[in-house]
Amino acid sequence: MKLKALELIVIIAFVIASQTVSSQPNILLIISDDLNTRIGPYMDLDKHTPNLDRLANEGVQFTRAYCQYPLCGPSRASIMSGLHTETNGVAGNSHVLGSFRAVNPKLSNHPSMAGFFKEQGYYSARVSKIYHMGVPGGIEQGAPGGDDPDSWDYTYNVMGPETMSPGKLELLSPGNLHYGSNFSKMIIPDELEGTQTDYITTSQAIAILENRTRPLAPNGRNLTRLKPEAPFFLGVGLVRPHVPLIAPENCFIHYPEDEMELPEYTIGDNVPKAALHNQNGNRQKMSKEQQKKAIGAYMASVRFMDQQVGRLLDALDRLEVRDETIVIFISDHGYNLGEHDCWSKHSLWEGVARVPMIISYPGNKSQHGKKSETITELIDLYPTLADLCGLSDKQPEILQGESLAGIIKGEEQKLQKLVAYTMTGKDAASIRTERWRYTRWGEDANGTNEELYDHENDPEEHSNLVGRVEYSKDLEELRQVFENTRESARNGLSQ
Ligand SMILES: [Ca+2]
Repeated sequence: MKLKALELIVIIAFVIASQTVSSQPNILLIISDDLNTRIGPYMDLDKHTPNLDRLANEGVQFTRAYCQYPLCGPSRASIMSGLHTETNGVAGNSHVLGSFRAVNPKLSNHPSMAGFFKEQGYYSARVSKIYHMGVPGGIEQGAPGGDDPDSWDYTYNVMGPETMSPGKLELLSPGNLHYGSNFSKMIIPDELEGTQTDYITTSQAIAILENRTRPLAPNGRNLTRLKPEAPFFLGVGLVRPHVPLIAPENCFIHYPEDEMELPEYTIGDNVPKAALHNQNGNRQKMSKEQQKKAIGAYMASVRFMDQQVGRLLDALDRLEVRDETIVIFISDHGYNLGEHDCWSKHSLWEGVARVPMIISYPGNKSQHGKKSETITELIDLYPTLADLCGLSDKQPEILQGESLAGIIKGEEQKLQKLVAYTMTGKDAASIRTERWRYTRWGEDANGTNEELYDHENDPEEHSNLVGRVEYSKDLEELRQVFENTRESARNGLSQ
């Protein structure tokens, strides 16, 4: 009799728990790799990314969102931990399984964003690159990279052909022969798009959506489904436009190389050398013609990636779960394509620190299509999603980001923070305020390792104002803001 009562309690608890969970939205997190903000919804030009434009019209687009570290591994560890790099400890492209939880013993029990939702009863799945994976090498091996297995109920590592794709790989950067960082392009026949990593990733993600959203059959057909009624947290990692720049012909035809324009730049004498380490002549050594080809191939890769976003959105519509699913689209960091004569990532320029971020929350249609210029960071995602799913009171206290749910719901919300913080290397970092970018290459300021840009008058960061008397008061203030921000980024575990 006692046993029966206990069973009843367990059953009631299970029913209550599953009702609570089932009232929570699904989460589809799409992370593109090395995508800057030259894309459709952010550019004056449109028609490059119709599917991202469509998503932007179904959500809120954050136009001043910044990464914590402009490199795949550290950025992704900060997104998933909800902690700054200096606090989570992943400052390189580590392939250590367990990510930040393995690297930093103090965080061994800190759930990742996906792990948190898993703990809260969600079914959590990853397809391809969410934590760090080497592109193209890790993808060619089908390896898990620096994944955190405890984040997920299910994982799928795509083995894609990448540099061995069916086409002719053209090296564009004679100064760099490393295929994870050089510029190379390949046009593949349209009918072979299904061979490509992002296509396979998307197909597998759609298969998971099919599996997780079909109603349970009364005859017990789906009894094999793990957490049968749970909402899902599905992370989908698209690897383009990370190099090598491979895309089908239908994507390339829009970008004839002779029509590509190289950005104009001026570089002042007072720009620290460290800021310019990615200048073309230092590494890639591309001719102007090769640079134009690289931009065209990058855009073609963006277009191919965008097509995959469209397939995911179509699947949500077809399965009639779009209104129950939060869709987030981000990139792990930005990218230079010739601005400041610099190429690729690993810098602290605006174009490298800034990322696209679209959050489509089905409960706020009145806000759909709106843009927010609030300064935000990728570490804000974790508390934002916890908040949107009614789980704020359960999230770890140490999270360093701030919920953006109020903005997404159209409430009057001013964030407490006014600054985005991005670091790179051992001790270089940059802050972005509403008006300024202040960057320091080293621990202490010495006037020669600093940059100050006024985004109100110089959005392309052409003129470093450090040393100009009329800005000395602003510089002093920003130095102080920088030091306070860095202190708090570094000491996330000691508060
Ligand atoms: Ca990346």
